[in-house]
Amino acid sequence: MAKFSTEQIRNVAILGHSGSGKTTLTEVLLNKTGATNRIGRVEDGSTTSDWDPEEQRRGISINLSVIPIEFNDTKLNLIDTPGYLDFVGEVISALHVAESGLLLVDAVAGAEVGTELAWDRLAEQNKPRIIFVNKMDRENANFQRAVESLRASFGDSSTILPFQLPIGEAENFQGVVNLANMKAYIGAEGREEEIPADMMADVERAHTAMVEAAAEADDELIMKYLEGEELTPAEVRHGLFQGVKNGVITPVYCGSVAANIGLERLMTSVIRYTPAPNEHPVTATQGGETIELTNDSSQPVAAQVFKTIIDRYVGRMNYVRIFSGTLHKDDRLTLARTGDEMRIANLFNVMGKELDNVDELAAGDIGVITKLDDVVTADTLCASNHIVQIEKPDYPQPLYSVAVSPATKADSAKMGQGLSALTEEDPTLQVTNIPATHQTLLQGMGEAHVDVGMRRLDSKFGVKVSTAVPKVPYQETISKTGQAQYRHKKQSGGAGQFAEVHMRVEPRDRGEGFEYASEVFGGAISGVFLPSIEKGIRQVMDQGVIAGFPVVDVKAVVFDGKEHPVDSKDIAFQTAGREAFKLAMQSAGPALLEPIYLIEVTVPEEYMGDVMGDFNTRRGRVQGMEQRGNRSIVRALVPLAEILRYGTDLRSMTQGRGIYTIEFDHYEPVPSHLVDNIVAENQVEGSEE
Ligand SMILES: Nc1nc2c(ncn2[C@@H]2O[C@H](COP(=O)(O)OP(=O)(O)OP(=O)(O)O)[C@@H](O)[C@H]2O)c(=O)[nH]1
Ligand SMILES: [Mg+2]
Repeated sequence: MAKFSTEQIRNVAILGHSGSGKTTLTEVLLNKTGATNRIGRVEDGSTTSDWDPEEQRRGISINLSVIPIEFNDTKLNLIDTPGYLDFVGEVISALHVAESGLLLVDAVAGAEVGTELAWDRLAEQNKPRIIFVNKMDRENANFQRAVESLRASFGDSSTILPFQLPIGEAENFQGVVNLANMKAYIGAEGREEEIPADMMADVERAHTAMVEAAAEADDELIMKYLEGEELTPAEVRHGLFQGVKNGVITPVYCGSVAANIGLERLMTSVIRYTPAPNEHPVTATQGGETIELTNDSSQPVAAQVFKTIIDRYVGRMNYVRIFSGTLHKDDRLTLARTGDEMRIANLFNVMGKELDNVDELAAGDIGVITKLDDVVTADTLCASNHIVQIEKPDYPQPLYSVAVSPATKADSAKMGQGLSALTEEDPTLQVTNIPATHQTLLQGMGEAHVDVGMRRLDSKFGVKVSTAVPKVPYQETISKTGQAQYRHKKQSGGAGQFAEVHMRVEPRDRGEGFEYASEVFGGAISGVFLPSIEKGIRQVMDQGVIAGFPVVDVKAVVFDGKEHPVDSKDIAFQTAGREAFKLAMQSAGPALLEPIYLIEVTVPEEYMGDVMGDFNTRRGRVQGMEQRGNRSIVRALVPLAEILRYGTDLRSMTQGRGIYTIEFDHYEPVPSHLVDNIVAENQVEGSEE
């Protein structure tokens, strides 16, 4: 690959609903620009981008993949991303290092949930975007209907603006009319021809709309336009560039990747209308100060890791984006997170899974560094005399969990390491140990995501696990004051044991925790045994009394007891303390507490009623609703026990058009009619006696 300066680079994230043709687009562009000598197919698992066996097995992208295309003296770093919602982490990482987004839309389906989510992310980051209505060759393809569906979701006719019109549709699709230069381009080779006469009226109308949008995007141009003066083609291009850069205009192109039509125009326009890295500074911190990095190759090096792969053969591969300076092989850089210095022994250009040695990469470019221990996604590598930390992307909280346990003894030795390698590769996978349920949870964005994680654990890290539905981490407490006494006596020959404890337990407010006190007087129990009693109580607090869950928010007061001059000892008072606490708890209206989560669901408004009704069946309490465009957002407090598999249910309730986030909110008592079942499912073994 040739050398490219920062101005000649375009980092473009390819986004869109699953199946809209993103991977196939990269495959055809690689071949079209001579980087490959054949066109692979997603169906055969033979594309450059979907190189992961799991992607080939499922026929969808799971990882982001960097596909550099050389075209018109420009390096187009296309970042292919997964459309499947579970793999949103990859989309977030890709967008974090791209200056703009190319949004693919299916010409038959129009705007879909994946399109809407991708648009939201681009809009949130105010990144310029271009829409490509793909699959114009398909039966029922309809460009106008697709544009209308986009306008219904994202904006009006001045924002969602066709820059091309298709010549024919479906089996008659043969080319595009480019409105900027008013020329027609026919077939895969893009043969320049006159615009078909029967299209002229539509073309004129669309061209006028384009000129108007260009004028509105620039103060000087609008003045000239309103005074009735004609704008020159260069002025129109300038106005459009401004509009796209500021996110007020989103150009809509059309074509067919399968028929290889419209792609050259698309590449030309992506290069023309999207910013180069030096036009898009990023935020970083230096010594607590917020600074901007301007992608200037002459400045000190600063690069950020946006993907990490731990490969069996190559070892650790860190995908980096250079945001400042020129990165050279053999550079000595500092890992900002730890201050450790490290040598960049190997530097590569990357294309799918292919690595190509390079000596240097300019500011704005993307590459791979191998064999850097412990460097993970979102880390910053920088010049040792210019330590900066580049802003990290926000990854969402997990939505779906499974409890994992080692399948065999051999696996138990490796499971910890394997799980942490998984989470180093994927910032949206988390591993959490839940002491309350003694489970290790593998958590991710959905069932497919966690399933891929477990398959990698086996195929890449050689660890087999068995899985279970996570237990709800209930807690136990009391609802009123109670008391009990317990005598522990073992005096049947040999070392005797004797202890008697009288204890009162009182409920405390939520979150206040445990308190231990003594009101013993007259030496009924020696001070030395009070900690023993507390030790016994704490054993119960971990194990639970009614259903095996941790006891919380209780005050235990020892107010009387008896001891024996010889047989009273630490272990005796531990036992008596433990048993007295259990009895006191049972006399104090023991209660189960369950975790309540705040859930926020976003659905197209037509599903709102179903979602609300469904919450009623899950003991949910709606907290609020709002409308955003044609989507409704509802927030509710729901017991975790009722939403362990919410993702799957929401997907079927809304045909995959609903998304949600959850976060822990608080604990509250389980309704009494449900307690017996939970206790039965989690019954505690009998007392020591
Ligand atoms: N008819 C037709 N089919 C297409 C076109 N582009 C892609 N396809 C097919 O659409 C299917 C999905 O294509 P992909 O490239 O995997 O789509 P994707 O957007 O990468 O999907 P995800 O990786 O799941 O996000 C494949 O069977 C492609 O062959 C097109 O222009 N016309
Ligand atoms: Mg794909």
